[in-house]
Amino acid sequence: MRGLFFGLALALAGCGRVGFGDRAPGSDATPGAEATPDAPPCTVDCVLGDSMADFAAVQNQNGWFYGSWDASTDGDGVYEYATDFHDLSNIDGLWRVPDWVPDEMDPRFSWCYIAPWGGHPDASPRQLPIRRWVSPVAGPARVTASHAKSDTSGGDGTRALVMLDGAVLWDHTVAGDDGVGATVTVDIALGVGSTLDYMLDPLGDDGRDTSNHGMTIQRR
Ligand SMILES: [Ca+2]
Ligand SMILES: [Ca+2]
Repeated sequence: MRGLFFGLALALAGCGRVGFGDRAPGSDATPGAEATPDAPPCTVDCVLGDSMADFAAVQNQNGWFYGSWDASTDGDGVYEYATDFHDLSNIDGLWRVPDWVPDEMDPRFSWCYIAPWGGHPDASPRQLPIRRWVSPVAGPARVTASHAKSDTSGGDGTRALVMLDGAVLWDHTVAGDDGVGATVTVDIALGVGSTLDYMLDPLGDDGRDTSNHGMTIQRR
């Protein structure tokens, strides 16, 4: 994992897609803090991650991971990003629970999945899909996250939670018929290994919960 991670960082730096090496001398943004005043605004190669454009059938491509929080079996009922993220498996282009079978009557079936444009949570058992992006670089950045219903035919809505190293940046709920939803932009400071999680919660019921959700991460 660690070797793959640094391999990824080197590969990305090599293609010019990421890297803070062109920041002004003396800028020293600290992970978790805002940008220092002398950090120049980003003008080229600003996109670090894009959940839709980067969507892949393998884990850890461009820093993205696909997993879930199995809340029903979490002993303390609290999501801890370091230990409660469980990998999903890519099955026919969608990320699903590893033992998934396409039979709603089979106990291995789950509504939890991640697609390029969004996904769906499961309420019973509670399996909440998580898009994860792990930063290969340090510096000031900006995360833009969006959330809306794809299926606007009803239901009790869904909740989006965007977290940086477990700290909530955005907590947003949409109604079952809200196909517009919302987009938020939050300035952050990244360290190498900073972890952004975008989790989709079904609320009380998962009926008609298909939801658009995604995020981009840019240098600033
Ligand atoms: Ca826990
Ligand atoms: Ca729901």
